[in-house]
Amino acid sequence: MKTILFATHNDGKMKEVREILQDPALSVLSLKDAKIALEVEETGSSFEENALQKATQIADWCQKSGALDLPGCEPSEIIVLADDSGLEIDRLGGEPGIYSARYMGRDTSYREKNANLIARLEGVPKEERTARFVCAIAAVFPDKTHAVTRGVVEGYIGWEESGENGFGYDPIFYLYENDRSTASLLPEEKNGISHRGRALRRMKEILDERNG
Ligand code: ITT
Repeated sequence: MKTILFATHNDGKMKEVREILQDPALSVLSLKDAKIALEVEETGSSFEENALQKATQIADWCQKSGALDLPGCEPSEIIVLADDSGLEIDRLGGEPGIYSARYMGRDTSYREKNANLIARLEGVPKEERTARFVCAIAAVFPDKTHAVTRGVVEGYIGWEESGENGFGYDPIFYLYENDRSTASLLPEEKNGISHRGRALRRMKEILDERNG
């Protein structure tokens, strides 16, 4: 059984990662499962750089501290994955982009962040409200090599929040195909088309190739 340590403190992401990576041959652990409280730095200028930073910092830390004290889990065989993602709004010059989690401060509620973004687009017509969710997934393998994948889903920013599923900016991100927000989709519907679903399925192909 292959062990994946997924380097995120975001519970919304972690839930989706578990849903997307379902495979009896994979054991997927969160930082919480591994009792790792380390906060990683994000100083890169792209989603890819930040994802790789997160995965590398956690992989280095695990190796140095021999940290994982979990039954059936050999620290030297763990693959560390990380996700850096965010929302790019064209009319706002790509904001909040790589600063999506930090936009208006980490402790500001998403109700306020979403209301602020909608207010900044006041009077902007639908065709100019284009936006996308972007996700980079990085993997650091036990031999220290790495891989990075990217997934994107295109849409637009609506005029009000809708839907109770998902997390973060999902209530204001709408799909052109059906004019529904990604917070209105069932988890499996969102994962089927999402930036994270796309990037993670690409990464899963790389993991499977390396295995075979
Ligand atoms: P980790 O670094 O611990 O993984 P984080 O929340 O800080 O958690 P990021 O730096 O990658 O992660 O920021 C991603 C932010 O982008 C996230 O907090 C949301 O605000 C937003 N975001 C990313 N994917 C999203 C999704 O599927 N739905 C809604 N918002 C999303």
